[in-house]
Amino acid sequence: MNAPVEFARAVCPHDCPDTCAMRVTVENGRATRIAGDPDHPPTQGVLCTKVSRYAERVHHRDRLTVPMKRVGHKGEGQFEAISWDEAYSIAAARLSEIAARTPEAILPYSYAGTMGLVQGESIAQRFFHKLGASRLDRTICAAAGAAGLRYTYGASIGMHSEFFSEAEVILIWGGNPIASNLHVWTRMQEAKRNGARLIAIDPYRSLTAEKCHEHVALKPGTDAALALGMMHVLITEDRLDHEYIAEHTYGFEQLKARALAWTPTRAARVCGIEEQTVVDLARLYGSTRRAAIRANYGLQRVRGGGNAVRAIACLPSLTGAWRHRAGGLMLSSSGWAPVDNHALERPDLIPGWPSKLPRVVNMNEIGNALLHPGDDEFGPKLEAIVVYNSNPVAVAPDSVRVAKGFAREDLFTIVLEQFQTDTADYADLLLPATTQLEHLDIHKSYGHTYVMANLPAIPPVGEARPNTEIFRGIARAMGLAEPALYDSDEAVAKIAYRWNDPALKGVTWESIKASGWAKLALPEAPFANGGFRTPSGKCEFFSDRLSKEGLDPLPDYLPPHESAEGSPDLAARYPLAMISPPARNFLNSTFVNVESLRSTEGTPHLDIHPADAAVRGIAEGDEVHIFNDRGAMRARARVTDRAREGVVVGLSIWWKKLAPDGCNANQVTSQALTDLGRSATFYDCLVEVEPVRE
Ligand SMILES: Nc1nc2c(c(=O)[nH]1)N[C@H]1C(S)=C(S)[C@@H](COP(=O)(O)OP(=O)(O)OC[C@H]3O[C@@H](n4cnc5c(=O)[nH]c(N)nc54)[C@H](O)[C@@H]3O)O[C@H]1N2
Ligand SMILES: Nc1nc2c(c(=O)[nH]1)N[C@H]1C(S)=C(S)[C@@H](COP(=O)(O)OP(=O)(O)OC[C@H]3O[C@@H](n4cnc5c(=O)[nH]c(N)nc54)[C@H](O)[C@@H]3O)O[C@H]1N2
Ligand code: SF4
Ligand SMILES: [Mo]
Repeated sequence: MNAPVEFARAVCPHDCPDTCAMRVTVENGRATRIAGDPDHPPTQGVLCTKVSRYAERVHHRDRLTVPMKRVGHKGEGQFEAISWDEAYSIAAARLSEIAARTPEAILPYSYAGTMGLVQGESIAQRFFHKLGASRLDRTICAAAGAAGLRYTYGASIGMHSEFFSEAEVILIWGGNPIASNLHVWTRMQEAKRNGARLIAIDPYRSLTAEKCHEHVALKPGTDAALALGMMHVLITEDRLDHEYIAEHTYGFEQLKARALAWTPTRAARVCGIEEQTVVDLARLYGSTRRAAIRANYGLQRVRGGGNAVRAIACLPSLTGAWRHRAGGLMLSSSGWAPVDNHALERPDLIPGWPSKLPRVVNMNEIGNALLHPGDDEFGPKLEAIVVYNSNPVAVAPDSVRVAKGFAREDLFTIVLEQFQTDTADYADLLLPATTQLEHLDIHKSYGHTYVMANLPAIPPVGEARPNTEIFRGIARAMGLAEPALYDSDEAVAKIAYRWNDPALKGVTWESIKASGWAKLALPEAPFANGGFRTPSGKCEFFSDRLSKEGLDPLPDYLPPHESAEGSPDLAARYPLAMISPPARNFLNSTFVNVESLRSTEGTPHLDIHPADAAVRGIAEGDEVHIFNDRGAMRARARVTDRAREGVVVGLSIWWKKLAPDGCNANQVTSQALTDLGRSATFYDCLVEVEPVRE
């Protein structure tokens, strides 16, 4: 007898700019096949390797299926099954006791395990707001660039990714789209076939860089210097669109003075590249109308990340590249979608709203925060942490301190998870969460401009529950009366957008529920006639807002915290700059436990340049010890000029417990923050490397 087969629509929930539309084949309540939706223009019927295997993840034998409480020591990962009622009452008893006394001692910790607006920060935030818990600054990824764009364009908006296919020159700046933005890489390939020139700007010859016509291998954290050097050439050779500058930009004379200090010689010296490279790049860029920049996150994870984005974001406004829809810059499209964050998260539920708000803890400093004894400046010691949509023990910087913090026996830790991750091992209560195929959600994208609906395709696996339902359950057990805590998932989806925004003309929750998605109505060339969202309405080369905050109003180069320029003594001891960008077959730390994907990545590697390897006596395949004052890890050396001299590369983010030494790259990364946005500095990290001699 044939099993009944159904097809369901879903949205890829993962932290990836492509936000694909998926079609799920369901047989007897199980997802058996996941495919890209051919009708969704950004997806074009194709999913990446990771998510093509999604059924393997959803029905993995290691899925958490029942609530559990800890029986062993923190971090041992020993649990016993309990009922949901018992789980809720344990959570409620402890959280109620702390909230009644010191609400700020409770901290939520979450990021983008799902990008869904419902299973993300809706009921969860309402719950923590109602308690008056500490607020989390969610800055682990995009905050430096978002701030850079906010000060320059007014929001995280830019050119549309589909028009990369029409560009004549494409600068792939600090990104690796083959791994992390596959569907835009397809557009770039189209452009390439039509004769476009592709240039990668990246310290590493990534999978993408090796397929470009040119690769500019600058030192990590020097991108602002390159952009300023390019501006110098654009200005001195008068490759400027004077009309565009006059009408649509603010502060050109000041920017000009700044850029004139950045001769190509100076820029090239800082970047560790040839002077001619700076000149040629500027000439090519300045003489092409349809010049498109895909700026990405790789360049922001250093001290000067915000300024670097600002400097790069000035380029298309100098040359007038914005006049064409295939010109300009795309970093993130997330600002286009009219999300109603207030309605979703209800900050007005905070007891002291709006004048007296609880303290903010920066998620990048979670290691220090968990170990802080509490004082007047920091506020009360943290007593409870509730983790959802994130795996901080693997992904947060300075992991030795993070793990030490989570190991505190007096810390009450709840983890909502699909799998027993490195973080889950430290839980007091480990609560099984549904996956995207099992719950309802609504999405925007940070890579395209469609709004999308995700409907459950299968029933929950085991006793798993959606995040929203888990927070409703804890709230009920705590006896919280606030009605907003009990809105259904669909009720939340319905208020997620400001549906009367002109970009959503004719679109409703019901309509995307039926069709799967809708494209936002937006101009094709967003800044062809200005229209920046800054206070002046112009592209702000000079920012009065930055000036008022006591910061440099013009973009500049700031040496990395950890570099020969920024910290010479440290650089003498730890001369190699380590970067740890995403591996193609993982998505942050998600998928590391899917055997087929992990076996494709093999084992943790460290790419090291032949010259750096030779002086250290490191040969291909050697096991190496990577260390600095914060920690150490091991990896297999790959001696290769993919890594530029002075830079080592360890593709990430491994689950610690699935690595042979129980460690990952975050043993060595630091909690220091960026210039703008208080973001993480994962790629601002000096180390030394030695062969392991047994
Ligand atoms: N397969 C896969 N896809 C992913 C992810 C994943 O883990 N795996 N993660 C997702 C997430 S959360 C994000 S934020 C994005 C990130 O994706 P991207 O924005 O592409 O950023 P990264 O992968 O961090 O870095 C991209 C490139 O920047 C280079 N780079 C490092 N430091 C510098 C620098 O100082 N300057 C310049 N110019 N380049 C530098 C790296 O060598 C790398 O090749 O990808 C998303 N997509
Ligand atoms: N060394 C180094 N560290 C990095 C980076 C790097 O490049 N190098 N990149 C940084 C960046 S850009 C980012 S964005 C962060 C990412 O950090 P995180 O956002 O923590 O991302 P993941 O590691 O993918 O962990 C997400 C977790 O959420 C869980 N999850 C997924 N969906 C749900 C759900 O519906 N409910 C619940 N309860 N759980 C769910 C998944 O199982 C997974 O374990 O890492 C950062 N860390
Ligand atoms: S991870 Fe990215 S490319 Fe892969 S299916 Fe999801 S949205 Fe698409
Ligand atoms: Mo990210």
